[in-house]
Amino acid sequence: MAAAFVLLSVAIAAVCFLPPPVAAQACKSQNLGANRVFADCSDLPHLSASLHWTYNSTAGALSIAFMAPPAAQGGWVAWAINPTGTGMAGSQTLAAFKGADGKMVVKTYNITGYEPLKESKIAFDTADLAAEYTNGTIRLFGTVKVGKDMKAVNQVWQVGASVKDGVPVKHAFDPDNLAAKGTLTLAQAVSPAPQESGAGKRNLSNLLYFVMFLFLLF
Ligand SMILES: *[C@@H]1O[C@H](CO)[C@@H](O)[C@H](O)[C@H]1NC(C)=O
Ligand SMILES: *[C@@H]1O[C@H](CO)[C@@H](O)[C@H](O)[C@H]1NC(C)=O
Ligand SMILES: *[C@@H]1O[C@H](CO)[C@@H](O)[C@H](O)[C@H]1NC(C)=O
Ligand SMILES: CC(=O)N[C@H]1CO[C@H](CO)[C@@H](O)[C@@H]1O
Repeated sequence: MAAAFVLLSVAIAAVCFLPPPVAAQACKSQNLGANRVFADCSDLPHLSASLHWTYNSTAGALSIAFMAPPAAQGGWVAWAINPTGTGMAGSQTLAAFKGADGKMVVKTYNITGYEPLKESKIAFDTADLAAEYTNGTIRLFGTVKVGKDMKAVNQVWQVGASVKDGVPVKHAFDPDNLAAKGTLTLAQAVSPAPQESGAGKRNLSNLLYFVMFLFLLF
């Protein structure tokens, strides 16, 4: 009888101590249209940006949709891979903004420092570059040939308030702007969050304490 009760208690405790669900990513509800479906997405931690992506490791091609509101209407957004460092210097950049004719354009920049931007080739082949302006947000699409069997890339993103003579004008230097960089993990395209195992272990020890407590009780 007592054993049955203990078993029942353990079962209830096991349910109670299950790790909490990982917070839902807002990007999951961003619908980019039937032709724009990506394997994964992530809410980037700065500048209200998000990234949707599919990495084909055999082809070495990373297809992305980068979304962010520009710092002001008529501004720009940019997403980059930095193959040589973690910051802005060296970033192989895709930038999207409204061109002189009012249509959205995507331009590429090999950024070496803070000198005025000059459109240039970048270290990666690109394809299908396109951009849209919807509801205060710029969506930048493209495929970047990052190389086969990559595990991760350094990404950098940015937004600015204006474009002058077809060139994005320097962005603000607020903490949010300066922190807009990180690692994009490509290897684990399907998403169980790795930090869950730590939380799971802690919950397991909670569970063990609970079972010990029950044994003391009976
Ligand atoms: C990845 O790219 C290869 C080579 O281009 C292609 O044959 C394959 O179908 C692609 N895989 C997916 C899942 O699209
Ligand atoms: C980007 O600029 C750096 C520094 O000037 C140069 O070494 C590199 O070759 C450039 N990359 C491309 C793809 O042009
Ligand atoms: C437009 O933006 C607003 C505010 O961010 C949001 O609540 C709304 O869902 C968006 N509409 C569409 C069609 O994306
Ligand atoms: C029920 C319970 O104790 N859940 C905990 C599991 O572990 C995570 C991470 O330590 C806690 O946030 C939960 O409260």
